[in-house]
Amino acid sequence: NGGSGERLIFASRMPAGQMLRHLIEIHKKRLDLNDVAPKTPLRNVALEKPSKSRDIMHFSVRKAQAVAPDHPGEYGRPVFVNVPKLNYKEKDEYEKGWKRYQFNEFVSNMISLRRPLPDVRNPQCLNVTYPYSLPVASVVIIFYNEAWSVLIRTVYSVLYRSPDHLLREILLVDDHSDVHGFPNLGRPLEAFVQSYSKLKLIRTENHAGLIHARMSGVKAATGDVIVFLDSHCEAAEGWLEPLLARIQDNSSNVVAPIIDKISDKTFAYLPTPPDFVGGFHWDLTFHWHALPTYITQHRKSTIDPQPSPTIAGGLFAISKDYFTHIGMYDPGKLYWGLENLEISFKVWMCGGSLEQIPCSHVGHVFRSHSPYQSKELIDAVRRNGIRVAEVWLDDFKYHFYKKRRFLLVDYGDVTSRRELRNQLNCKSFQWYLDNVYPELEIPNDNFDDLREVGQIRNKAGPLCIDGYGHNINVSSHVAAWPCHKQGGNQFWMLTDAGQIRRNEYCIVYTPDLGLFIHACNKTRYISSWNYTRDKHLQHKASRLCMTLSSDGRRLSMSSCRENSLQVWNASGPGAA
Ligand code: UD2
Ligand code: MN
Repeated sequence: NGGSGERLIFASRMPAGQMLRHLIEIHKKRLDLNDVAPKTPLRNVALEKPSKSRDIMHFSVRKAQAVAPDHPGEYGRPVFVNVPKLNYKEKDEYEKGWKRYQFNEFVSNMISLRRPLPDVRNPQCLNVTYPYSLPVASVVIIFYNEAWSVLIRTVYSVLYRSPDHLLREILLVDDHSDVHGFPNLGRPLEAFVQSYSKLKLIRTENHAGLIHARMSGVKAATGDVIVFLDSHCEAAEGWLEPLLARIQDNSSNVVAPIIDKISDKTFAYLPTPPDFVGGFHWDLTFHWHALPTYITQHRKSTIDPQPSPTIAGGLFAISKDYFTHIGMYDPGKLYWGLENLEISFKVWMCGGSLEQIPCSHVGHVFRSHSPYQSKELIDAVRRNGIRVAEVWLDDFKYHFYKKRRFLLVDYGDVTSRRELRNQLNCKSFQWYLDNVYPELEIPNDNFDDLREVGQIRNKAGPLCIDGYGHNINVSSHVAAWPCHKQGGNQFWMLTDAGQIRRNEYCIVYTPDLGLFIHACNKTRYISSWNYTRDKHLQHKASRLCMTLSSDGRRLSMSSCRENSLQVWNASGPGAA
């Protein structure tokens, strides 16, 4: 077995007694392993030959010997299924797999749960030696309705590719999976976990999302370092030591492996091109970007840690004490998303550093669609984004609001997170941009005079000012519609200069043409409004007030008076 061969090489650096225990452990594991067959036994599935040679990855197979080199997916080779040749039952399984998980579960079930992987590391990594004694890791793997073979392969990859003495435990955190729909995740998983002393299963009481699931894992962890992984990963040879060594150097180093791609279609293990690190766009989405030349030119070696402005979020290692010190994740976040940027900004701004470690590789199944899409999830991502913006972005938050053009008034209370930022004495977002991410382009917008951002809602009922279409000067293009909290046509910025604008367009009024939307720069005179203390929107030139018709949807202008039809609440994230 290739895996144990590798382990023996590592073991030769151990003291003798430990070596013996280590060997016994390996032997035990091998026996255990043979007992656990893939969920779907290998079938006589017609395997299609890959059509293009570039589909087959190049890899350097060095020491390991395959148990069954022709077995599907060995060494990270792609597995192709000839779907038309499947029988009815197989086809059904094939389609169900895709539908449930948004990856090819059928293919995963054909691949060994402990397949050998290609060694994609930079060859220089093989000359690096790490101290025997390093901080000990607790690996936290969170999951929700995950495919059995994919989950177990993740677990095995960690179990068999981590030096025994550096792995305290693997904490599997079940974010309240639906065990009726996914029965394997019930009893069978419990039995599986019981057969390995290093595995622990934690089940959350309700489905609160990945952010909370990770924190439950952290609370139960007893190691020095927490290593987070998604539940569809494969840790590659030598993945753990470089991460731990970097944290031993400095406990405020937060480190991520190079994340290789496991194809969602063929489960091929595909190395990522070197020298990409994490960035973000102003809509607060993550993206990869090439290491800037000021870093590549000045580094001593291509295998040096790479400072990274952000991390993808799912796969990283952090000292448990340091994670606790910086207040973990914002507990006001829901379900999924943006915790990666929170950690990224926080670590850099509060004195730590974020790095990618070129000699550590872990594969992750990237999929094109999320298997769990719902209205709650969309709302949660928005809410989480606003919370990050309100706590970390200072005035740069307006770039985010402008980009996203959405509004979700209820983003909860962020006071305690702002207090945390003060307590930790964190630097400004300007500092982060100047020092950590100078290559990020900052939109050429001036928000100095911004007063309110968001929806403008009438006091008399849940109707909001809604402007549809730009630059079309007919009054019907500004109306009142039920507030939908989605931003879009109901997203406005109210400036100190008195404009009600979205991008370059303003709400204007003339007695002849009524209310309409026009380019702001040509209409200063007719686009200036007073947002009065009693929340009237009074047009400066005509002295009239924006009024909702008593029958609903229409907007008109009439003389200002005390009437709830003229009272507008301009509020949302960004409001002081
Ligand atoms: C990326 C990250 C992921 C997370 C996410 C943003 C990588 C490679 N992946 O998206 O870790 O940071 O961005 O939040 O960096 N899960 C739950 N409960 C849920 C939903 C998901 O436990 O309600 C689990 C899921 O089983 C998986 C992990 O959380 O193990 C991440 O979810 P994902 O794989 O759908 O996210 P991904 O990789 O698209
Ligand atoms: Mn993932």
